[in-house]
Amino acid sequence: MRIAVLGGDGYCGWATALYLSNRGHSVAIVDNFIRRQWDFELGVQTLTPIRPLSERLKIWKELTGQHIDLFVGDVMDYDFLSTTIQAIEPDAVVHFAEQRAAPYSMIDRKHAVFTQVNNVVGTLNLLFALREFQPDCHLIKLGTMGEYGTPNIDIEEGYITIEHNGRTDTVPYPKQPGSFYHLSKVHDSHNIMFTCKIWGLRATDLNQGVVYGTTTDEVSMDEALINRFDYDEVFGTVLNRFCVQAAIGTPLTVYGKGGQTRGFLDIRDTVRCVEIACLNPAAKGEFRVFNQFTEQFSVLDLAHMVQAEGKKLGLSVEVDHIPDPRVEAEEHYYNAKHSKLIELGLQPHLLSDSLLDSLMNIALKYRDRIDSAMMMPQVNWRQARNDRQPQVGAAAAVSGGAQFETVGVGAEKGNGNRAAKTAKLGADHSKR
Ligand code: NAD
Ligand code: USQ
Repeated sequence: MRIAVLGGDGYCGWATALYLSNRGHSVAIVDNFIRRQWDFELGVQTLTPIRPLSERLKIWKELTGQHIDLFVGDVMDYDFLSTTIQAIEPDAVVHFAEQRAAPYSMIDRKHAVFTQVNNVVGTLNLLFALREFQPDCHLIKLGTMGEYGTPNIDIEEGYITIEHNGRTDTVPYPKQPGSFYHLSKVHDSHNIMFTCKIWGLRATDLNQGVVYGTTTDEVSMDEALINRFDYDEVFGTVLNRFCVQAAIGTPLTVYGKGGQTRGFLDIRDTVRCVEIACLNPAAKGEFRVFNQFTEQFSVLDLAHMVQAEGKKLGLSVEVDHIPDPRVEAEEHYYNAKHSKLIELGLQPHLLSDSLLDSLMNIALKYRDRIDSAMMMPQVNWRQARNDRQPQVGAAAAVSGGAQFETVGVGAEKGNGNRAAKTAKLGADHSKR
């Protein structure tokens, strides 16, 4: 299949692009590298030393003989995106290209606005580009389990059948997201569902849980292909953070009581789930939702697992409960369905001791790169403005967001020349 991976320089996107390429699909990556700028803005870096994308792609070609096309540009820029879609002519588009950190979206007004504009406008542009130029293409969109929040009833996969005043209907499952980022995903889901209905597009919304790990078979082929591994308080996800904290002997930062329960999955399952979705496309006009996670754990469960694993490795791991910087239920009911991907053939990698062991070993291997100042949370949901001291590059990344505040159309005009140039670069590249 011809598959476009939007956001292919990021954590999930890079692993997915290599996996799909290795499975014989023709893959093209689309990315504007803004994720790397956010690291500069926040003064953080991935635990693992990732290489520039062009270098990674060159090495991938040398190792496997597989060429992955690269289109550099912003999905908020319609000229660029629509030209790119016409050049790739994809059978499937996997859309990872969004701002994905809940804490980043809660820093202040600018970051909230940037997150929602980047995510919602990017997805809307993609829907229009598919409608105009590739209407049969299957859109595989990364959503999040956090769209549902933590209701006191079982969470279904996308839809719920309700009986009300003697009548019955199947409707989208209620959404109660917990950050401006998670809200952006809800807005995306509504827009995608609407365009499947009015234009007959086909789409799968993958409501993914929290991803952990960094290693896949492809990424392990060479140190130069190494994937990112974020552990800072803004982009680091909970299990990756706990493993890094254990490696350097700082206490694990459990927020509040630690009863917050979420769905989790290994990055090796992320890539497989995406392939399963590609190989089993939604029908024309269908908006399909899969809950993409394999196990659910509370934050405190994870802390205790890391503590036990650390002990085996000779590490003494303390668990701290610190005031929760987020507004979320610290203890709650959680039972989310997740059978559709299993029915289509997913064989989960479960969080066994051996995986935790390998995660902790990655943290130990790169411990010299760990900055212990990145552990304590600085973004508080209760405040409208959080003083995260911007570092080098802040102006570039945040003002990029600010210029889109007045709505994407103006921004598209402003970027017209640059857009045309980047699109051409992408199109030329694809002919190689
Ligand atoms: P990431 O930040 O590592 O990667 C996102 C990539 O998209 C980056 O390379 C970035 O440069 C690119 N990008 C962002 N905005 C762009 C734009 N406007 N134009 C072009 N490129 C753009 O994130 P990730 O962890 O790989 O997550 C990928 C997707 O999966 C996100 O949509 C996220 O919401 C979803 N997701 C992630 C997790 C997780 O635990 N990492 C869990 C559930 C869902
Ligand atoms: N948490 C701690 N201590 C920490 C870090 C986090 O207790 O040091 C807690 C948080 O308060 C939260 C839970 O762990 O209750 C998960 O937080 P997280 O930062 O690991 O994940 P989250 O903010 O939910 O976001 C991540 C990804 C996001 C994706 C989401 C899936 O960054 O892109 O959408 O996981 S889900 O959680 O299912 O919505």
